[in-house]
Amino acid sequence: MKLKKVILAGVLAAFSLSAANFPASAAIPMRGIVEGFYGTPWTNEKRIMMMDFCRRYDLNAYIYAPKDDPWHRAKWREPYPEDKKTELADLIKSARKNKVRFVFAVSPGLDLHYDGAKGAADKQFMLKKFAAMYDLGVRDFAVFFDDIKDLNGQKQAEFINYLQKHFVDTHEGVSPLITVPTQYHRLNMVDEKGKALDYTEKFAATLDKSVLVLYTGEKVVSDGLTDEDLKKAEEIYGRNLGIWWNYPVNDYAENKLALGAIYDLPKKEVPAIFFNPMKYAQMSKIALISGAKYAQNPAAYDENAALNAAIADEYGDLAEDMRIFAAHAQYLRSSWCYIGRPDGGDFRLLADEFWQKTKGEEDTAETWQKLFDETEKAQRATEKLLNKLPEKYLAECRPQLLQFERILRADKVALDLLKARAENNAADAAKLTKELKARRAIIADENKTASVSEDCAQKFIDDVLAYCKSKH
Ligand code: LOG
Repeated sequence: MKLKKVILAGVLAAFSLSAANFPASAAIPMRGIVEGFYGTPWTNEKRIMMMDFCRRYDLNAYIYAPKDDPWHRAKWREPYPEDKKTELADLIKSARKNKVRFVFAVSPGLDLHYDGAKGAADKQFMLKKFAAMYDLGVRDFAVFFDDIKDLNGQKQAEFINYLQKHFVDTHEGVSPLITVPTQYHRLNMVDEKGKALDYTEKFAATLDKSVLVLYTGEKVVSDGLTDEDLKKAEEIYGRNLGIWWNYPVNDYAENKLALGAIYDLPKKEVPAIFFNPMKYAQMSKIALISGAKYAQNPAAYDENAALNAAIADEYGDLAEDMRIFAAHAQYLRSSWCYIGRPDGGDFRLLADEFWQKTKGEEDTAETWQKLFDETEKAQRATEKLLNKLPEKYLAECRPQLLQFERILRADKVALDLLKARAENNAADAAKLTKELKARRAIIADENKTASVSEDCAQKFIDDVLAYCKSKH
């Protein structure tokens, strides 16, 4: 045994010497989940399940920051009631058992006072809040200032410095604080010339250098983050920044699931990364597994391999079916943001090919058949998922699967319509047009609850109707 160890150590030493010239493949030191979304927080049962998940995927930290937990934000001064405290105690124990750092966060910015008697009282409220969690075993703490009106960067930073000095430094084993500023994405930290705005300048200059600052990239929901852009933000802050990544969170578009992999994240060294999930814990796992793989070795991250591995791990025998469905449920959009790869997978490629050929007046029969087959394949996959997925998954994606089923059925009608027209069968074409329009209306209505593949499988319906109209 001993000899083996010596040999192994020798091999490792030789390897690390010879590997010295290769790019670093170190894992991001702090990597995990920030439960930081709006809307129904995870239940404690889900959180405990996610602690086990973190251990299995080598995610080593979890930030407790549910926006709609009143004691985290709106009523932050109030201590947790006994039942909630018991829940938190269970969760903290579970985190420790799974070797996950439990970071307790408070968001006091809605009504925090800095000065006078009220300011002094608020500092005491915060110290008490932290102390109660310290007693439950918490050793990592955070103060978040996102999504508030207050823009007093200096006072916010002084408040954090106070806690650093009067709590972190006075309590055994507590790590430096973590924070999120009010200007938490780079494009709103600077003016048009790239100069830091007053809030950011003062917050960054005042904040104790040991505090870890998280930010969300160029935007609130950023469609990727380059090393260069990260460096620009770090220059503003004069320190390395951690990342709060807003995917797969869907609190601004809860009717859509985010079942894609994360992509285009920095390759350079980052002190920390936290992924903000959906309120749907099970459905968040695909993106979170990909995030874990990224955090394990950013330079070597392979998005497609991560996506396939995540789906294979989570869905076993149903992986192929899930892969098809997930390909149509990755892209999130709202009036103010978008993120995720385009929906559609193979269907998208075939639909593009079909319209290309149509435009070029080429023969489309073969592509039509492929598209038909792909649609049927997706229908079979959807049916199988609806029948075979365990309820804990279906509880989070049934409406989307049912909507996908409706869309695919409509796509088949659309394909039949194209065929009837190609065969100059006016009577069938008229009947199918009517049917397709009726199906489209139902789908549009259902989108409010559950939306899938808006720009692909759904758009195909619109495209076919528009094409038929134009050729009338
Ligand atoms: C919130 C976050 C929310 C996310 C997506 C941060 C730092 N804060 O606009 O709680 O889940 O965006 O809607 C945010 O991202 N604010």
